[in-house]
Amino acid sequence: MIDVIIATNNKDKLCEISGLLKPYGINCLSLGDIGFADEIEEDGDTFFDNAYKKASFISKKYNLPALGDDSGLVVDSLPNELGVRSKRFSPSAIDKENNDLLLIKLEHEINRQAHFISQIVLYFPGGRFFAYQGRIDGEIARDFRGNNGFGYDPLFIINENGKRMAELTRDEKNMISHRGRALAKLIEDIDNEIVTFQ
Ligand code: ITT
Repeated sequence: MIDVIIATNNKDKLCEISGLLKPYGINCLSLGDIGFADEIEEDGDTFFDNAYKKASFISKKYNLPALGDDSGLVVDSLPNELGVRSKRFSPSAIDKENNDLLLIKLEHEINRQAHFISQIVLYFPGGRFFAYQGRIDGEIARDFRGNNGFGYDPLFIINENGKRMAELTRDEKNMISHRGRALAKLIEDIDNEIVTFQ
């Protein structure tokens, strides 16, 4: 098994990522496993900037490959909100309050189109890195449904199957989600030996 640090404090993200990478011989270490307890400030303007910052900072500090995921919800009718700031949409940054605020802001809105983006950066000691992005399109519901997942999943209706993201099991979500799609591109590059761990 190859050790890769997953540079996230989000346990749900960590579970989704390690569930997909474990079958490919990658042992995902959490920040807790390596004793890192601080926050990495996310001050970038793009998903890439933040994912690169998380991955490169942790890789350089611990001299191991590190994977950063910066992700978020983009809502067409709220173009300057959410996105890279999805986590801190409401003042508390708690999932339930973020979702409640989104429902209030869209109360009288007809255009409810939205998509999730996941930007992955895998960074190696020495500076080699690989970047992948995944996306899933959908719309924002008017009520909550489903108990799985995290963040905005209970409000996100997937275009392809009409289900809420929070109604999917972790494996089902990984098959279709923005994060699953970004990681599928990484896995393809591992299979084709474009990404190597030597
Ligand atoms: P790390 O930075 O420590 O990885 P985080 O939760 O702060 O964890 P981000 O900065 O990437 O992660 O913010 C992502 C936010 O976007 C997340 O907290 C959710 O609010 C939302 N989000 C991202 N992916 C999601 C998903 O798969 N389902 C639901 N909401 C998601």
